[in-house]
Amino acid sequence: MSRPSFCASLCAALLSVLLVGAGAQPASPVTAQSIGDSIYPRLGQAGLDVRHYALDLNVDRPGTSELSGVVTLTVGATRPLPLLSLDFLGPAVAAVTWNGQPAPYRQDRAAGKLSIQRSLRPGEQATVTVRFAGTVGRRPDPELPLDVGWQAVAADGKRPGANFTLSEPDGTRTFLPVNDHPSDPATFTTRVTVPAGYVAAASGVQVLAQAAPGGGQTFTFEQAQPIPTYALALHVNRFERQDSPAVPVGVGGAAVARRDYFPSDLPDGTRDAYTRTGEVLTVLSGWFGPFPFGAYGSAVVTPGIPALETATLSTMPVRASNVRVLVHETAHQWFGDRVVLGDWADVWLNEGFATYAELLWAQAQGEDGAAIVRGWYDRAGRSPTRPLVAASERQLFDTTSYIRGALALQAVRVTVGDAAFQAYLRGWVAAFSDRPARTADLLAHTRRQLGADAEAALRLWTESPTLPPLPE
Ligand code: LEU
Repeated sequence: MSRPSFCASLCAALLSVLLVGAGAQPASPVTAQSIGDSIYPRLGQAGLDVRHYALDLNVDRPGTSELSGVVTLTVGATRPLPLLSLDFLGPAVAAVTWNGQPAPYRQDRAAGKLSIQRSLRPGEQATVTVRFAGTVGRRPDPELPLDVGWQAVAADGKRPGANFTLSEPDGTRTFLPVNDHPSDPATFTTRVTVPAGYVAAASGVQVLAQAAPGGGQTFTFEQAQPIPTYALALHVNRFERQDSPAVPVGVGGAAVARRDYFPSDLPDGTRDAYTRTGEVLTVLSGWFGPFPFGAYGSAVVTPGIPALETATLSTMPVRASNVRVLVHETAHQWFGDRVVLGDWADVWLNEGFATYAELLWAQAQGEDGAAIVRGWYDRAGRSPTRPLVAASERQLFDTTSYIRGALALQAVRVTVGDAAFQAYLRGWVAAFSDRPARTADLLAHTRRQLGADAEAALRLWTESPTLPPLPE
């Protein structure tokens, strides 16, 4: 072999490794169709049904962006899939298997896709493993003061390094290969190995904590009910875990286990709100029906970021550690985590319901509900308004989604009265726990359960370009 041709083939080989990953093959001309979300048209694969994610992750250096592990996906299809296309901005992929055999793949970090050249037909199920290691990806959010996804909080003089997820709307793909759209919720088994002295916490019930080689520990969690990918909680910190008595508000009166995780050195009073979690669960389940998961609590984080309703374990910043925010995130366990969105444009179905829960809680504490509703109405009147279905990324978490969304529910309540309204909320959760919900579904549910007047009252709030009259 002459030098130039050796170099040429070596360079070509190196280039292909760089572009498509070791052991991978060049891109096939076959392409996947995305889910077609109206706000995020590139996310997800249409027809892909991920049923379960089994994660086996190593966080060797907490507080950094390094992550390695293996993700095992159990996948099905609702239409013939010519290849598997996962959302992934994360660390470099080292190997992929399909039903136990090495499979060709292509990792395109710029496009945020990991495609696996294997086909799947409706009725078939496959097990796919993805092994990866390196630095997590970045997903800057133009609307939030952070990059969504895997968070790294560097050690400082006072606190050790920590990591956690804050992934709404599409940050989970920064560290896991996922079908990153709420319309494809899945169950999770999460195993995380951390260094000595650290604690891992994740969505679901902790089933195991074992010593790991090298002095660390491996924690395992089972999330037995499907949740959207963005709602997966995962924390690594020098936490103190605080257990509290279980609350009998689960399905069929089942006990909901209670645990909260607190970093050391929190400002005085930070933990106070969390002593109310059992009461919050009791009041909200009175309106919404059984709590949908086997455990609930909060993990407190120190950066000044928004709170997030991560399933079974809300992610609560120190500065948002108050009962109002706790109520809001707890309500999302029903609305967002159990009743999932069919499209990001309908995010008011999450935020409007969770904001409404703040009123239900305040009234249960004897506060003046009418004054709260008037306060909302004044606030909505001072902000730009719009129909409830969002038309852009900028609108997702605006005053309309939260406040106008809550006022829309108040309009239904004043039309039908408290007893019918409670049955309606419970009926919505029961009917949409296993299929993604859209605004049109809520309008249809309203007509079915409460009649044409209630539907018309809601429709005015969902559709009018201006602010409808105060619902009293
Ligand atoms: N869903 C979050 C909330 O509870 C907001 C998100 C932007 C982090 O309001």
